[in-house]
Amino acid sequence: MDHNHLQQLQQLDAAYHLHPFNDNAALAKKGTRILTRGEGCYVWDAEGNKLLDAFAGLWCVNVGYGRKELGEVASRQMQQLAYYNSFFSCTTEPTVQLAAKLAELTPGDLNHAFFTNSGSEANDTILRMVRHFWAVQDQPQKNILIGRHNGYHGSTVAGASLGGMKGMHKQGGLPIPDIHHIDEPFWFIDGGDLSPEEYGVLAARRLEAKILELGPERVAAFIGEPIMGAIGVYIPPMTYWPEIERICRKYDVLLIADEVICGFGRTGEWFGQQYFGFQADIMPIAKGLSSGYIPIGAVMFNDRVAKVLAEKGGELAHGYTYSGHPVCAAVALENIRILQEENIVDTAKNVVGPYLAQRWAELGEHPLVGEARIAGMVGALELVPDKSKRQFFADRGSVGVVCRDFALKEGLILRATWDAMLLSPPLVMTTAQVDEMFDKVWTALNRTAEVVGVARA
Ligand code: PXG
Repeated sequence: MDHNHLQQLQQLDAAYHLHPFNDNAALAKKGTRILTRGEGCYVWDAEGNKLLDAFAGLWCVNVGYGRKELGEVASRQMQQLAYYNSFFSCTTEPTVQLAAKLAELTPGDLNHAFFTNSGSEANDTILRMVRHFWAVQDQPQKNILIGRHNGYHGSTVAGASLGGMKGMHKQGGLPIPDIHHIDEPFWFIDGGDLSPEEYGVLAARRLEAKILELGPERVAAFIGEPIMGAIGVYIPPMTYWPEIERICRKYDVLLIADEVICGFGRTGEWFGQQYFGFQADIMPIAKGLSSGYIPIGAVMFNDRVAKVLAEKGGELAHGYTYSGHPVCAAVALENIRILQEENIVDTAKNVVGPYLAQRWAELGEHPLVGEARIAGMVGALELVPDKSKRQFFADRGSVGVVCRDFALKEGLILRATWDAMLLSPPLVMTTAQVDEMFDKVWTALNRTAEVVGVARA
């Protein structure tokens, strides 16, 4: 793109566009990076830089960029029937086919889909669905949902309330009533002398303590991300989720696994529940459902919930104009076909994932890295001031951005959350691209180490 045109776009952006989760005044001074093209694991910006996108957009471009089939399917569906709703006893063929496909693909008896446009909307839907579920069974007081501090479940009112991000709660008077939070499982900082396995059970028992404190007759559901993404890829010990499941069953609390990031192959399994070995009653999905090519999300729920809603629920007073949009459904179906027919999830699990894990562990040797955590195709490097201690930098968050900017200079998009460098590449990343990523990260770590005065490797 020629320089004048780029500058003009940046000026228009500064004047007219409020970016999500951004310091917009600072951005206006710096000028927005404008992305123009994508192919496989790479994107290009308006200045012509080719960047290896180790973050798959925003945890979502699972099949990689530039898949023409997805555009073709959207175009065909738009020309045939661009829109029809699923209200008033109607629907469209791709919507039905997608619901059936998801029933087949998702774990256990999560056989029923309610469509949304995003993960946030799915969680708003869930809040109402769960409370309605108990209310129509004569338990309206069983209306409390428990989430986790630093969890992320989206940006809408219910999503941000269920999430445990303090900065989000500060804006807009959240959380809304009858939502509680327990501490998240993060062994690296919180585990003390316990083994990760011991700590996982202990962290899960915080849920039991909270249920007993509130009274099981008040607690409707527990929600958690199998792996906590936005806060910095916190991967719980393998003992955590089975214990959470046991507790939910014991007190008849619905278990909600927020699979918006983990779903559709991110961990090398189709869903995070399969990676950790547990079964949810309700599951929001989005992102990888369409590989980010078009906005679509869904709430998957099990036979028990479906039966109550069908037999006692009456009309569900809830829905979006674009619930089950035929173009989005057609694209999601095609995306799932690509994931399945090209064995993308299997390859991530059995070929690229193990290689990535090995190279990630090598990065973990760097003096700046306190922990290199990874599960399938999602991971983090926790940067620390002293490798021999499990501690954050005193000025938490100041170092991650330095490393991120050095990575960008190397042509690599890495996400920094606080001082954790996050990895969540397209699932189609090759082993050669893993090597390319490794070299760029290593260079960025060395440059960062120079700046912060930690010994260089
Ligand atoms: N649940 C989870 C687990 C998510 O990660 C949502 C719900 C909300 O989905 P939508 O489609 O409404 O955005 C998400 C989204 C970050 C970041 O900073 C993460 C997300 C979104 C934006 C930023 O890592 N995850």
